[in-house]
Amino acid sequence: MLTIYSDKHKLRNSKTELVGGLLVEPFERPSRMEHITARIKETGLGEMIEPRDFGMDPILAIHDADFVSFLSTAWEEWKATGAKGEAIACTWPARRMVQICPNDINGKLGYYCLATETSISEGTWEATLASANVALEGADRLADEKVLFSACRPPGHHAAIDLYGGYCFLNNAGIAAQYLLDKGTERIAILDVDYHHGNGTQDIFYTRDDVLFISLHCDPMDEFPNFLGYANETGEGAGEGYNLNFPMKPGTKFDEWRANLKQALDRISDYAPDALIVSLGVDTFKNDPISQFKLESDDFTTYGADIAKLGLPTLFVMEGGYDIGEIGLNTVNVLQGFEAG
Ligand code: SP5
Ligand code: ZN
Repeated sequence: MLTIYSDKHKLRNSKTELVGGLLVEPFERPSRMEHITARIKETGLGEMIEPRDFGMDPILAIHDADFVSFLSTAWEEWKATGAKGEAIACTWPARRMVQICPNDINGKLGYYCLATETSISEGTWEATLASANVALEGADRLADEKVLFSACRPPGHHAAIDLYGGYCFLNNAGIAAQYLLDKGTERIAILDVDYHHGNGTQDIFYTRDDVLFISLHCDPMDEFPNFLGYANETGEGAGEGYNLNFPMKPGTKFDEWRANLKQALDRISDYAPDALIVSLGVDTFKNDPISQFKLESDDFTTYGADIAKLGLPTLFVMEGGYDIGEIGLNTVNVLQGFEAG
């Protein structure tokens, strides 16, 4: 299996994440990707290639232009205030307040941020752009390959049209899906197996029937992102019936998770898409430091093979997974399971 990878992910190297009232080293850190690429080499999964630069058009096909412009200059604007730490949103256009984007960088951060754990730091934008290109290169090559792995970092599935947070800035899977549609693909399914609900991806495609979005995740009643991902969110307008959420309780084990996956795969089969994009988060692992599902390393192999049974051209796009020691094993297990399946 071909992997698309860029060294530029290392430029996303924030020093702070707000957890439990403290600023700690972020869970979403460069060593995650180093362990994934090490495992790819160790197992001989296949060649790793750099992405081309696809320019801004495919990004602006998904994201709001003012949001993209904000992301591209946020760090410089923040630094210019003389702030000593990284850029963290502190104020929001909450209920009954005015929904405008102010000039003040503090106001801009709040306007575009959905979760304050995600600091903007030097190099974040360069890494984010590279990550989108990693997804786009994978999408572009899906015409020639049956399956590819876009080793995206930073991840993307929490980023919406004009929102960042949850360690995500641009929605890599969404950008890849739209790119395929714009090249003539008629229908795409996005299957999100990250532990957290893919709120950004859902939001982007909520009113559309050319992208079927299905997410398996921890119940937002109990887990981030808390404010989207409930079972009654089924799409709107033309998109009614093309959004499907499978929230599961903290502590969920593989048997139950896999039963939900089967339902998701059956729905994808009925939809008969031209291609599948998998938002691949391995934070469902039992030892993940911020998550509460109970998958074992072998379970990742098993469900990789389950997904392969669809027989669809498939692009895996990396999302979350924070047990650094096992992230390589678990991620590559899915990919090897798919190849064997
Ligand atoms: C891409 C991805 O997986 N993003 C996840 C972002 C989650 N950030 C906030 C999680 C807060 C939940 N509390 C965890 C407590 C750990 N002790
Ligand atoms: Zn996650």
